[in-house]
Amino acid sequence: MKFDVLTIFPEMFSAFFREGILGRAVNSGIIDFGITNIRDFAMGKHKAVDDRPYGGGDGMVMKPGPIYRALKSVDRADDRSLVILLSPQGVRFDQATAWELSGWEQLILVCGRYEGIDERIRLAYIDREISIGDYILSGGEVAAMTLVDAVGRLIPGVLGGKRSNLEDSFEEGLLEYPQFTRPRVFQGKVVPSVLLSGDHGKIRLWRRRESLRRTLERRPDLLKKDLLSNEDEAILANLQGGP
Ligand code: 4GX
Repeated sequence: MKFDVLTIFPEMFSAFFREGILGRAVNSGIIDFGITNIRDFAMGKHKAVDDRPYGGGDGMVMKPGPIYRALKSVDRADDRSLVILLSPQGVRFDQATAWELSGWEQLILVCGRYEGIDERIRLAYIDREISIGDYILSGGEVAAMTLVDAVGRLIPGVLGGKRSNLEDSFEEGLLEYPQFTRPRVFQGKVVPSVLLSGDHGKIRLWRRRESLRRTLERRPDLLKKDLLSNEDEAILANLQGGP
């Protein structure tokens, strides 16, 4: 999988692609990336990438020319590559979208700044417009990083067998259970004794119950009945009946 990022702030991505599990995947060759500075494709003495909006109004709009030339400069894996614009007007990004995007050979991510990009670029060259959530960022860079992070960890080999992504209870539409590590007593608070019992059947059941409890309390919208086993239904009935 290759991620190509088009941005006027290329340095925001150097540490991002170097560190953590993504950095390891890049070093081992599972993931490749390219960073293209849109400003390198700007013209004139001032290398302007933005201009005033036709029709007036506040703010600036990214000029079409530099983005067009930056896109053209990217080496395309033709029919296996997708050009994505990050914007609040896009389709909301979620785990299902992350899985779908992980099947492409190359994702080309266009990071807008200011009030956005010229509509003619969006119409002619953008395959998908994606939003990471209902809030306003100051640019598409952090949104692109979020997408790369979520998609990158789904590429086979990136998690390095440490733990399969399918083990995440989020993949089943549930929130994760609480985690504890040493010491057993911290500021007078003890680790739930079941986790020290060595009884793996009881531990699995306790964790499942805590996942269901959290999901019910915090994200009842995630509780899609069809993904719940008979055991889950029983635990949920019990949770709703008592404490
Ligand atoms: N999820 N922003 C992009 C500028 C912009 C506007 C329109 C292209 C078209 C955001 C989000 C987000 C703020 C990034 C506006 N670029 N991106 N930027 N939420 O808020 O993705």
